[in-house]
Amino acid sequence: MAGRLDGKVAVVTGGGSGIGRAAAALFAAEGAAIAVLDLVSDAAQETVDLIAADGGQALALTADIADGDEVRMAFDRVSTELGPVGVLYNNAGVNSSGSILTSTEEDWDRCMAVNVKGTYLCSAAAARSMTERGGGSIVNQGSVAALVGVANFAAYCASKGAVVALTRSMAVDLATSGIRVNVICPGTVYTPLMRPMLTARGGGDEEKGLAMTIAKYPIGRLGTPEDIARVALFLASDESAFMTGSVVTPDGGMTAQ
Ligand code: 1HS
Repeated sequence: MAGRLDGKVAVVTGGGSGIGRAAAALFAAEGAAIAVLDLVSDAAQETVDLIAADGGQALALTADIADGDEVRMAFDRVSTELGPVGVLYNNAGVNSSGSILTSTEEDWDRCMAVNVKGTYLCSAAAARSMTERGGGSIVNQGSVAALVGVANFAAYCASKGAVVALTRSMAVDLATSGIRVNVICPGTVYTPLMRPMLTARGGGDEEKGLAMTIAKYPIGRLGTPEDIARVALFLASDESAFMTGSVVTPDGGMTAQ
């Protein structure tokens, strides 16, 4: 059976865990060759091993997406070893903690560096590669935190708002190059990234923080990595051919209230 990403090269940042790992595995099952890019080399390699065990093709890459030289080197390797990029899922991101009154400058800088500059750097590298093959699809990771205020998440909210704005800017600039750019704004997904926030919300009790968070979701549960990976697959594939600059919200109804 034909896969929805047959013959395409897909880069998944933050592909070593959580949503990124689920997306890398799903994209590979749909026929793409995957570059799994992660800050943690062992995590990237584990995802590659999972894909290979299922008969897929994947390459592990280690890079800090906030570093322009590391990003350019990583994308050069993708082009050399797999071919021009057809899909980029800008999934990698970091959380922040604290309100405008309690957060730190360091927290702000790291959040902006990874979530905003990292998306910018990877998109620039991918867009150059995509023009070699006549187009592609960039899928950005926003958040419900770009759309509503989330308590004690100031830097993160600001960074994801910037990702939504950058998505629209890129969609306009790259449309005539055949490159579509969309952004997913997920509700909370239970991944390692989220556990410190849940623990803080519960006053040191992760279970309590989890229950408080689930109560914000009309559907009555948090998301799973697969919930978001399936949306990313749709946006990565030609099934969404008329969509660019769209903000897609798999959030269990959280922002519908
Ligand atoms: C981290 C992820 O992008 C979601 S932001 C937190 C939203 S909520 O679940 O606390 O309402």
